[in-house]
Amino acid sequence: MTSHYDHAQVQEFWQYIWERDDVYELSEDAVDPTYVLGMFPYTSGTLHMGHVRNYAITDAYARYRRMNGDDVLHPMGWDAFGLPAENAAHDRASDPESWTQACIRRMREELETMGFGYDWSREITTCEPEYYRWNQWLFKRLYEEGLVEYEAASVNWCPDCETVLADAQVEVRSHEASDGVDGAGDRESRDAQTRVCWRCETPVGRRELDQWFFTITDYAEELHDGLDELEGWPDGVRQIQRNWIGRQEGHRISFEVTAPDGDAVADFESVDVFSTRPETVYGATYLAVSPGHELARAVADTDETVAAYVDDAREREPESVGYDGVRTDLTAVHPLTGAELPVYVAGYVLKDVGTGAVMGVPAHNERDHEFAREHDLPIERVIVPDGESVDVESEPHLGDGTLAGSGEYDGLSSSAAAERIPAEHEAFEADVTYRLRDWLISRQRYWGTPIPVVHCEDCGHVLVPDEELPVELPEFVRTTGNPLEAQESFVETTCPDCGGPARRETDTMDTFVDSSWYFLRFLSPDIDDAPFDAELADEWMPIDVYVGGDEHAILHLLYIRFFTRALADLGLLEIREPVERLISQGTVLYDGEKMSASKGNTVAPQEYGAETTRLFVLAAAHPEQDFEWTANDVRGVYDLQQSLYGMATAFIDETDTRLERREHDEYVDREIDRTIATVTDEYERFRFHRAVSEIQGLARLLRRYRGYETPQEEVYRRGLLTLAALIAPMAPHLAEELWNKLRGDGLVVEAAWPEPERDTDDAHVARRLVETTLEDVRDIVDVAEIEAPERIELVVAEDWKYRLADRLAETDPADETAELVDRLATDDAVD
Ligand code: ANZ
Ligand code: ZN
Repeated sequence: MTSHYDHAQVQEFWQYIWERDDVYELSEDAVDPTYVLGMFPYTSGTLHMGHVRNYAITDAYARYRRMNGDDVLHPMGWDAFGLPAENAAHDRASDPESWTQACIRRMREELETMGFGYDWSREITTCEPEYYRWNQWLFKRLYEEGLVEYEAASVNWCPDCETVLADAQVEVRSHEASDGVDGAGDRESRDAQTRVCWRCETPVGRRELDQWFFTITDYAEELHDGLDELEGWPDGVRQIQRNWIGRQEGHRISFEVTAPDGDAVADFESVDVFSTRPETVYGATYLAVSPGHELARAVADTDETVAAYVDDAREREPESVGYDGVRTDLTAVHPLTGAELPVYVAGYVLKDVGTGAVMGVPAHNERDHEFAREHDLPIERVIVPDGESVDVESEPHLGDGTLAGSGEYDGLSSSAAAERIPAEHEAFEADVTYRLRDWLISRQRYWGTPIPVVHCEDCGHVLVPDEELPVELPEFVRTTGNPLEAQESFVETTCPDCGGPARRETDTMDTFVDSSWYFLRFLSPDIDDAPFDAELADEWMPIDVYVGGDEHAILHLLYIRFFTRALADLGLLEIREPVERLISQGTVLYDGEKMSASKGNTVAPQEYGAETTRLFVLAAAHPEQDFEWTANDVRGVYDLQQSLYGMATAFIDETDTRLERREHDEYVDREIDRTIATVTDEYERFRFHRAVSEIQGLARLLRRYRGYETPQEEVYRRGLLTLAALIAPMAPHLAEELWNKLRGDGLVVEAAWPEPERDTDDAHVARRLVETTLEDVRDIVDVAEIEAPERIELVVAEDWKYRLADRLAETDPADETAELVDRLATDDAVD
């Protein structure tokens, strides 16, 4: 009786109409549009379920806002630079550019098949010179602002390929520990592991190279404190960012250092250590600085043992650094006792944490304890635990207690001492440090934005003038190392300052730079005298809703916050935070595992029809929840689509309707209103799964309404149109089809969001529904001309069964109502 819903044909038709009418293009006179954005995809070649979920969420919300009368900015683009393109090019005898463009074509087609409503006139692609020239321009502005540094940093190095390797290109081989492994594994009994080059299997070493950094640490405090104000962000993401930034309160403590002859060492009269436990200061038995500390370098100038250790430590993999170290011939003077302490250079002291130097308190710190045991240093207990005692020779006491061996502070609690000691001694200065490191943006790779610098023998490094931007990538050549380095025509240039011979920088930028400001380019993708239109940015930013996977909770979301603040300080932006509401979408699981192409368990979105897939990922769970993909549940939303289509078709072709109104029509009408109010509420809260079940509920009610007697024409039509409108943001093709059948003109994607015709104030509705249900049921039953009155009872009862449980749990319905509903509900509903 109902005609079959041919989704492929319906989708194709409406996609054609939308495109013909440019319905998703932001109008030219838009004022402060609602900016809805999904994290743009990396051009890997195909959409996966994570993308589908991400973009189904943004699309549903964008459409919902559009139907509410907002101008909506909902753009899409491509995160197109990066190593995978380069690798694919090597494997497939292609070049990164062609490979990437082919991926973009395929992925754009897939997005179009899904019917996502993007303003494609704003499409951006980060590997195109029109885009990356602004990466270079922004690099220069950050440089001028003092936010760029050029410094030696340690990188993975393959001696055979003579190239730098990204961490992802280093493979770890585990094997039985054997004597044969050269030099390694002498310290610990753990499985011997070798890190080898992904391509030639040669063991990977480390090298120090000069690299470019963005000094994001200048913003550590702001980025940390700003999180408190991001009320539209999930707490989980904010906490992850807090931990990553790693704010630590503590003290700098100054120790005088002297050489054996009693003189100062180079320029060092004192060394500051950073400690979070000032109350343990009397337990300090040595001082240690990291191999990268300037004091270590100064000592290395005259001390060969130290020099050898420093060189060796810097080439080691971070994870292989144990508790080795060398003693210098310097002495540190304890600021409180005057005791003379040995000074070590030790690999476990990290260069970039705190001040890069520590006071060693072996009795109360695990790492210091290990180090002291390794080097036979005294372990002095200065905090006595209040409970059972600990032998600090065998393990450190990390907790609180009472001070001992601490002069005038003996007997104080550790917490009181932590206040008093720093307050009473000048050597202490309250300080805050952050674990956050500067952002290393250099990549020794081809497929990225060339860093706009030339190196001149006379002038040092010189920025490429703005007029000469973009520095374009030369053609790709196949080599083992960095293809940019291999091309003399690219490398050899002249110095913009002195005109002398110079070499172009061959590092390219980390692709996270591309994605750190792309949301601004969408505002004015075509302007060619600035990265973005500042006036529009002031009016349109921040992004109202940003949706993406939680794998970006740290880096990407931190980088966009950093860029936004830096641009604000450059005077290019007014806002300081880029995103108002963040949705961190959960994972789609399949057999309990993350659905991904690499695991081979991706269910191609097309398998069920594009719209079924997008509706399902919305219906399955709250956007921030993980959920399991099951064929059965997909079937559920497929059935809903078929049923709505069937009802609309039958309404046109075969359903008898009557014109006059009867009393129970009022009940259905009111349910329509209630559904509108509830679904609206759910969209506002991004609870699409709840919206779907409300829509399902109304569809059920209308089916019964039609099934049991002749429905009233106007009420029934309104019910069906309402369903079409309410589902339109999530299943727009189906909705257009329904809308078209029921109304014959106009597009539902451009229709106004439905509004209740009656007051649906929640408490009021709830009370009234309880009061009137019984009356309704009686009225309906009493209506003589109804052929099967008991069936009408079922309509109401079935509907009330879940409604009572679900929505009115706290309202105590009259006993009589409950009883009746109970009695009616025990019969099987006829559906
Ligand atoms: C003395 C002390 C005594 C410390 C004590 C702790 C316990 P956590 O412990 O992770 O919160 N530290 C400071 N700078 C360092 C560096 N560059 N490399 C390695 N370790 C460093 O971190 C704070 C502690 O880490 C600091 O407090 C310092 O050791 C160590 F009973 O100072 B403490
Ligand atoms: Zn020069």
